[in-house]
Amino acid sequence: MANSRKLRFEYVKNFEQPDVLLPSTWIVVRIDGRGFHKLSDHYSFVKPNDRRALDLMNRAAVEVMKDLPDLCIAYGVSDEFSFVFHPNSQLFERRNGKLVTTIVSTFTAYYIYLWSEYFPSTPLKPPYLPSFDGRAVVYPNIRILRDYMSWRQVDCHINNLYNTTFWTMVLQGGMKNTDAEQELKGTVSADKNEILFKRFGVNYNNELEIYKKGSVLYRQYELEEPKATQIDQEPQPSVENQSRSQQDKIRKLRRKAQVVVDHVDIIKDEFWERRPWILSGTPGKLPV
Ligand code: DGT
Ligand code: MG
Ligand code: MG
Repeated sequence: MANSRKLRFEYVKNFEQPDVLLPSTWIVVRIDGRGFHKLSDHYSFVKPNDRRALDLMNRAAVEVMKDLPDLCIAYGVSDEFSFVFHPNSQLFERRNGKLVTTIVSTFTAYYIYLWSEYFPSTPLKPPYLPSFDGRAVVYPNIRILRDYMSWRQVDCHINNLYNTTFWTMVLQGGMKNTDAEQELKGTVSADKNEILFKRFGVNYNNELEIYKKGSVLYRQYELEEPKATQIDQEPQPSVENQSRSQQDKIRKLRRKAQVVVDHVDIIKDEFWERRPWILSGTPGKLPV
């Protein structure tokens, strides 16, 4: 009886659509804070950069990296974070929905759990509760993955230079928001650097690296001497050729490594050449 009922209803399973991401590609899951313009105002985030807010984002992202050893690198700026899975990753059979929702909910859970450490005097209160959206995009090779990462870091630079100049004009220069905005329209980087330096004695180069470069998270092994650029050296062997026990061993080695938060250039080759394990997927030497 129960069994025939089960059969009668079970057809609904056929409505579920497969959402497996392409094999052997880099999977980037980017999450972004929902309505953080309002949320940052409500909890009085410092303008243009709130160190506590960025540190909290980074802490939550470190916990996500520790939770998911298949992640090889993550990059964060403002209210967003990009998490990168190696092409060899078979986590959740590479199902889009499982990957994105797991990252979004793990990140959000830690963000809320750790909030009071970073904002002890402004407790979270509805309706201003932090939430994040997320999406997965796959990239076919290292060159395009690196272009994606470079795109995010260039975006960080452009936005930070603009925001630093704008808020210096408003907060130090006493200008109205609309006037500062008007004056900055059509300016290039050099103009903004000059406004900061000539009018306010601010040298943009001396701003904190975390603001200028964003945050790069990866597993730390011993740095290596730069070798030839790996841009077209795709990782080998693919996971189809790796046994279960090999994969488990690699996962264990990844868990042993410390996840570090760095604020460095990821556009040039040097970062990648000195940390070949990020793109190769093969763990390096643990520092002694
Ligand atoms: P969305 O993502 O479409 O739901 O909308 P928003 O409001 O989250 O917009 P988005 O993601 O384009 O921009 C991020 C906002 O978060 C931006 O309005 C400034 C704010 N925000 C992020 N980090 C900081 C910070 O450190 N200090 C301050 N004051 N605001 C920040
Ligand atoms: Mg947002
Ligand atoms: Mg954003």
